[in-house]
Amino acid sequence: MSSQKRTGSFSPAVKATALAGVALLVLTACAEDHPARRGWLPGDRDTTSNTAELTDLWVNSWIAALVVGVLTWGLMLWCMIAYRRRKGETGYPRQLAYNIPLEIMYTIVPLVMVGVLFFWTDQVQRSVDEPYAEPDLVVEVYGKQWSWDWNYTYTADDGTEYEVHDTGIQAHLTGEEGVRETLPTIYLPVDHDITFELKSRDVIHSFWVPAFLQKRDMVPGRTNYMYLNPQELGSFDGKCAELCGEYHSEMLFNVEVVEADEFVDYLETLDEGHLGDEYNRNPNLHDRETLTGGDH
Ligand SMILES: [Cu+2]
Repeated sequence: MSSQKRTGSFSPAVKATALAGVALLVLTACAEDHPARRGWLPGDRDTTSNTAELTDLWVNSWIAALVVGVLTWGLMLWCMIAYRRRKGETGYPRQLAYNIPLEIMYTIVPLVMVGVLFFWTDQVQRSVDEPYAEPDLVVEVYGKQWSWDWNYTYTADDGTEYEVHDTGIQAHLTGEEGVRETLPTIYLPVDHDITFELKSRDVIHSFWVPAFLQKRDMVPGRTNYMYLNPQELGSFDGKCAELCGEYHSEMLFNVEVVEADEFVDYLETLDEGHLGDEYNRNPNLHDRETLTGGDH
Protein backbone atom coordinates (compact mmCIF):
# COMPACT_ATOMS: atom_id res chain seq x y z
CA MET A 1 0.00 0.00 0.00
CA SER A 2 3.03 2.21 0.10
CA SER A 3 2.43 3.07 -3.56
CA GLN A 4 -0.96 4.49 -2.71
CA LYS A 5 0.60 6.62 0.00
CA ARG A 6 3.11 7.95 -2.50
CA THR A 7 0.36 8.87 -4.96
CA GLY A 8 -1.34 10.76 -2.15
CA SER A 9 1.79 12.77 -1.44
CA PHE A 10 1.87 13.94 -5.09
CA SER A 11 -1.55 15.50 -4.94
CA PRO A 12 -0.28 19.08 -4.38
CA ALA A 13 1.81 18.65 -7.52
CA VAL A 14 -1.22 17.38 -9.41
CA LYS A 15 -3.22 20.35 -8.15
CA ALA A 16 -0.48 22.73 -9.23
CA THR A 17 -0.41 21.15 -12.68
CA ALA A 18 -4.18 21.47 -13.00
CA LEU A 19 -3.98 25.10 -11.93
CA ALA A 20 -1.23 25.76 -14.46
CA GLY A 21 -3.40 24.10 -17.11
CA VAL A 22 -6.33 26.38 -16.30
CA ALA A 23 -4.04 29.43 -16.32
CA LEU A 24 -2.71 28.35 -19.72
CA LEU A 25 -6.26 28.04 -21.09
CA VAL A 26 -7.19 31.47 -19.78
CA LEU A 27 -4.01 33.08 -21.07
CA THR A 28 -4.27 31.54 -24.53
CA ALA A 29 -7.99 32.27 -24.92
CA CYS A 30 -7.16 35.68 -26.39
CA ALA A 31 -5.30 33.96 -29.25
CA GLU A 32 -8.46 32.22 -30.45
CA ASP A 33 -9.32 34.81 -33.11
CA HIS A 34 -5.97 33.99 -34.70
CA PRO A 35 -6.09 30.22 -35.33
CA ALA A 36 -2.56 29.74 -36.70
CA ARG A 37 -0.81 31.63 -33.89
CA ARG A 38 2.38 30.11 -32.55
CA GLY A 39 1.85 30.29 -28.82
CA TRP A 40 3.36 33.53 -27.60
CA LEU A 41 5.40 34.18 -30.71
CA PRO A 42 4.18 37.03 -32.93
CA GLY A 43 2.66 36.25 -36.34
CA ASP A 44 1.82 32.90 -37.86
CA ARG A 45 3.77 29.75 -38.50
CA ASP A 46 3.83 30.39 -42.24
CA THR A 47 4.62 34.11 -42.28
CA THR A 48 7.89 33.50 -44.13
CA SER A 49 9.85 30.53 -45.44
CA ASN A 50 11.83 30.51 -42.17
CA THR A 51 9.20 30.96 -39.48
CA ALA A 52 8.13 27.30 -39.20
CA GLU A 53 11.70 26.15 -38.63
CA LEU A 54 12.42 28.94 -36.14
CA THR A 55 9.18 28.22 -34.30
CA ASP A 56 10.04 24.53 -34.00
CA LEU A 57 13.48 25.34 -32.60
CA TRP A 58 11.93 27.74 -30.09
CA VAL A 59 9.12 25.45 -28.98
CA ASN A 60 11.27 22.32 -28.78
CA SER A 61 13.94 24.18 -26.80
CA TRP A 62 11.26 25.19 -24.33
CA ILE A 63 9.98 21.63 -24.08
CA ALA A 64 13.53 20.36 -23.44
CA ALA A 65 14.12 23.10 -20.86
CA LEU A 66 10.83 22.28 -19.16
CA VAL A 67 11.62 18.57 -18.98
CA VAL A 68 15.00 19.36 -17.41
CA GLY A 69 13.32 21.88 -15.12
CA VAL A 70 10.61 19.52 -13.92
CA LEU A 71 13.19 16.80 -13.31
CA THR A 72 15.45 19.19 -11.39
CA TRP A 73 12.65 20.75 -9.35
CA GLY A 74 11.29 17.28 -8.63
CA LEU A 75 14.65 16.01 -7.37
CA MET A 76 15.13 19.13 -5.25
CA LEU A 77 11.69 18.80 -3.70
CA TRP A 78 12.20 15.10 -3.10
CA CYS A 79 15.52 15.75 -1.32
CA MET A 80 14.00 18.51 0.78
CA ILE A 81 11.06 16.38 1.85
CA ALA A 82 12.56 12.88 2.09
CA TYR A 83 15.76 14.03 3.85
CA ARG A 84 14.31 16.79 6.01
CA ARG A 85 15.45 16.98 9.63
CA ARG A 86 13.10 15.01 11.78
CA LYS A 87 12.19 15.52 15.38
CA GLY A 88 14.97 14.62 17.76
CA GLU A 89 17.70 14.48 15.07
CA THR A 90 20.97 16.24 15.82
CA GLY A 91 24.26 16.81 14.01
CA TYR A 92 24.98 16.45 10.31
CA PRO A 93 23.35 13.74 8.20
CA ARG A 94 25.60 11.19 6.50
CA GLN A 95 27.95 13.13 4.16
CA LEU A 96 28.66 12.12 0.58
CA ALA A 97 31.78 13.48 -1.14
CA TYR A 98 34.18 12.47 -3.91
CA ASN A 99 31.59 10.16 -5.43
CA ILE A 100 33.25 9.66 -8.81
CA PRO A 101 30.32 8.10 -10.71
CA LEU A 102 28.02 10.90 -9.50
CA GLU A 103 30.53 13.60 -10.48
CA ILE A 104 31.05 12.08 -13.92
CA MET A 105 27.26 11.92 -14.35
CA TYR A 106 26.67 15.57 -13.53
CA THR A 107 29.52 16.65 -15.78
CA ILE A 108 28.49 14.54 -18.76
CA VAL A 109 24.72 15.13 -18.64
CA PRO A 110 24.87 18.96 -18.92
CA LEU A 111 27.50 18.67 -21.65
CA VAL A 112 25.17 16.40 -23.63
CA MET A 113 22.27 18.80 -23.11
CA VAL A 114 24.29 21.81 -24.30
CA GLY A 115 25.54 19.72 -27.22
CA VAL A 116 22.02 18.83 -28.34
CA LEU A 117 20.81 22.45 -28.08
CA PHE A 118 23.92 23.62 -29.95
CA PHE A 119 23.41 21.05 -32.70
CA TRP A 120 19.79 22.01 -33.42
CA THR A 121 20.46 25.74 -33.15
CA ASP A 122 23.35 25.40 -35.59
CA GLN A 123 21.20 23.37 -38.03
CA VAL A 124 18.42 25.98 -38.07
CA GLN A 125 20.85 28.90 -38.20
CA ARG A 126 22.67 27.44 -41.19
CA SER A 127 19.40 26.86 -42.99
CA VAL A 128 18.04 30.37 -42.26
CA ASP A 129 21.32 32.06 -43.19
CA GLU A 130 21.77 30.13 -46.45
CA PRO A 131 22.10 32.82 -49.15
CA TYR A 132 19.89 32.72 -52.26
CA ALA A 133 22.01 32.07 -55.35
CA GLU A 134 19.64 34.23 -57.42
CA PRO A 135 17.27 36.29 -55.26
CA ASP A 136 14.20 37.76 -56.99
CA LEU A 137 14.58 40.96 -55.02
CA VAL A 138 17.47 42.65 -53.26
CA VAL A 139 16.54 45.33 -50.75
CA GLU A 140 19.39 47.41 -49.50
CA VAL A 141 18.29 48.82 -46.16
CA TYR A 142 20.08 51.74 -44.54
CA GLY A 143 19.41 52.46 -40.89
CA LYS A 144 19.88 56.11 -39.95
CA GLN A 145 19.07 58.18 -36.90
CA TRP A 146 16.07 57.69 -36.79
CA SER A 147 14.56 56.16 -39.88
CA TRP A 148 15.30 54.00 -42.90
CA ASP A 149 16.27 54.20 -46.58
CA TRP A 150 15.37 51.39 -48.97
CA ASN A 151 16.98 50.59 -52.35
CA TYR A 152 15.02 48.02 -54.34
CA THR A 153 16.69 46.00 -57.10
CA TYR A 154 14.06 43.83 -58.76
CA THR A 155 13.48 41.99 -62.02
CA ALA A 156 9.76 41.69 -62.71
CA ASP A 157 8.21 38.56 -64.24
CA ASP A 158 8.04 40.37 -67.63
CA GLY A 159 11.77 41.06 -67.42
CA THR A 160 11.54 44.76 -66.55
CA GLU A 161 14.36 45.75 -64.25
CA TYR A 162 13.85 48.15 -61.41
CA GLU A 163 16.47 50.08 -59.49
CA VAL A 164 14.47 52.45 -57.31
CA HIS A 165 14.54 53.86 -53.81
CA ASP A 166 12.43 55.25 -51.02
CA THR A 167 13.58 57.32 -48.08
CA GLY A 168 11.85 57.17 -44.71
CA ILE A 169 11.07 60.05 -42.41
CA GLN A 170 11.21 59.53 -38.68
CA ALA A 171 7.95 58.65 -36.99
CA HIS A 172 6.44 61.28 -34.75
CA LEU A 173 4.86 59.55 -31.79
CA THR A 174 2.17 61.93 -30.69
CA GLY A 175 0.33 59.47 -28.46
CA GLU A 176 -2.71 59.85 -30.69
CA GLU A 177 -4.13 57.37 -33.18
CA GLY A 178 -3.16 57.45 -36.82
CA VAL A 179 0.63 57.53 -36.40
CA ARG A 180 0.90 54.03 -37.84
CA GLU A 181 -0.35 55.26 -41.21
CA THR A 182 2.42 57.87 -41.35
CA LEU A 183 5.28 55.43 -40.79
CA PRO A 184 7.75 54.69 -43.59
CA THR A 185 6.77 51.46 -45.31
CA ILE A 186 8.76 48.72 -46.97
CA TYR A 187 6.92 46.70 -49.63
CA LEU A 188 7.74 43.06 -50.32
CA PRO A 189 6.36 40.69 -52.97
CA VAL A 190 4.80 37.53 -51.57
CA ASP A 191 6.40 34.19 -52.47
CA HIS A 192 9.65 35.69 -53.80
CA ASP A 193 13.20 35.09 -52.59
CA ILE A 194 14.44 38.28 -50.94
CA THR A 195 17.94 39.23 -49.88
CA PHE A 196 18.24 42.13 -47.46
CA GLU A 197 21.52 44.01 -47.40
CA LEU A 198 21.64 45.73 -44.04
CA LYS A 199 23.78 48.85 -43.61
CA SER A 200 23.99 51.89 -41.38
CA ARG A 201 24.60 55.58 -42.08
CA ASP A 202 25.70 56.49 -38.57
CA VAL A 203 25.51 54.28 -35.46
CA ILE A 204 24.56 50.66 -34.86
CA HIS A 205 20.90 49.92 -35.58
CA SER A 206 19.07 46.63 -35.89
CA PHE A 207 16.54 45.59 -38.51
CA TRP A 208 13.65 43.75 -36.93
CA VAL A 209 10.26 42.57 -38.13
CA PRO A 210 9.01 40.63 -35.10
CA ALA A 211 6.53 38.51 -37.10
CA PHE A 212 9.41 37.27 -39.32
CA LEU A 213 11.32 36.04 -36.22
CA GLN A 214 14.53 37.41 -37.70
CA LYS A 215 16.56 40.37 -36.53
CA ARG A 216 20.01 41.55 -37.49
CA ASP A 217 22.31 44.42 -36.56
CA MET A 218 23.18 47.18 -39.02
CA VAL A 219 26.78 48.17 -38.38
CA PRO A 220 28.47 51.23 -39.91
CA GLY A 221 31.11 50.22 -42.45
CA ARG A 222 29.87 46.70 -43.04
CA THR A 223 26.99 44.84 -44.68
CA ASN A 224 24.95 42.20 -42.92
CA TYR A 225 22.50 39.95 -44.73
CA MET A 226 19.10 38.45 -44.14
CA TYR A 227 17.28 36.00 -46.41
CA LEU A 228 13.61 35.14 -46.47
CA ASN A 229 10.64 34.43 -48.70
CA PRO A 230 7.37 35.98 -47.45
CA GLN A 231 4.53 33.44 -47.54
CA GLU A 232 1.68 35.51 -46.16
CA LEU A 233 0.06 38.70 -47.44
CA GLY A 234 -0.54 41.45 -44.94
CA SER A 235 0.84 44.27 -42.83
CA PHE A 236 3.51 43.75 -40.22
CA ASP A 237 5.29 45.98 -37.74
CA GLY A 238 8.99 46.72 -38.06
CA LYS A 239 11.34 48.56 -35.75
CA CYS A 240 14.91 49.29 -34.84
CA ALA A 241 16.01 46.85 -32.15
CA GLU A 242 19.27 48.48 -31.07
CA LEU A 243 19.23 51.50 -28.80
CA CYS A 244 20.60 54.11 -31.21
CA GLY A 245 20.04 57.50 -29.63
CA GLU A 246 17.44 59.93 -28.42
CA TYR A 247 14.62 58.98 -30.80
CA HIS A 248 15.34 55.25 -31.09
CA SER A 249 11.72 54.59 -30.10
CA GLU A 250 10.52 56.49 -33.17
CA MET A 251 12.57 54.41 -35.60
CA LEU A 252 9.54 52.43 -36.72
CA PHE A 253 8.29 51.16 -40.07
CA ASN A 254 5.50 49.16 -41.66
CA VAL A 255 5.96 46.09 -43.80
CA GLU A 256 3.44 45.42 -46.56
CA VAL A 257 3.62 41.99 -48.16
CA VAL A 258 1.69 42.25 -51.43
CA GLU A 259 1.11 40.31 -54.67
CA ALA A 260 3.88 40.63 -57.29
CA ASP A 261 1.84 42.90 -59.63
CA GLU A 262 0.92 45.20 -56.76
CA PHE A 263 4.60 45.28 -55.83
CA VAL A 264 5.51 46.39 -59.36
CA ASP A 265 2.80 49.08 -59.19
CA TYR A 266 4.44 50.32 -55.99
CA LEU A 267 7.95 50.32 -57.51
CA GLU A 268 6.58 52.42 -60.41
CA THR A 269 5.74 55.19 -57.92
CA LEU A 270 9.30 55.41 -56.59
CA ASP A 271 12.21 57.50 -57.82
CA GLU A 272 14.88 55.82 -59.88
CA GLY A 273 18.42 55.32 -58.70
CA HIS A 274 20.15 54.29 -55.60
CA LEU A 275 20.78 56.07 -52.30
CA GLY A 276 24.36 55.15 -51.55
CA ASP A 277 26.65 55.74 -48.60
CA GLU A 278 27.07 59.36 -49.66
CA TYR A 279 23.38 60.14 -49.24
CA ASN A 280 22.62 62.82 -46.63
CA ARG A 281 23.30 61.06 -43.39
CA ASN A 282 20.61 62.65 -41.34
CA PRO A 283 17.82 64.44 -43.17
CA ASN A 284 15.31 63.75 -40.44
CA LEU A 285 16.09 66.44 -37.94
CA HIS A 286 15.49 68.99 -40.67
CA ASP A 287 12.38 67.19 -41.91
CA ARG A 288 11.07 66.90 -38.40
CA GLU A 289 11.28 70.66 -37.91
CA THR A 290 9.54 71.29 -41.22
CA LEU A 291 6.88 68.73 -40.41
CA THR A 292 6.20 69.56 -36.82
CA GLY A 293 7.27 73.15 -36.47
CA GLY A 294 10.21 72.05 -34.34
CA ASP A 295 8.08 71.29 -31.31
CA HIS A 296 9.94 68.14 -30.46
CU1 LIG B 1 18.16 52.56 -34.67
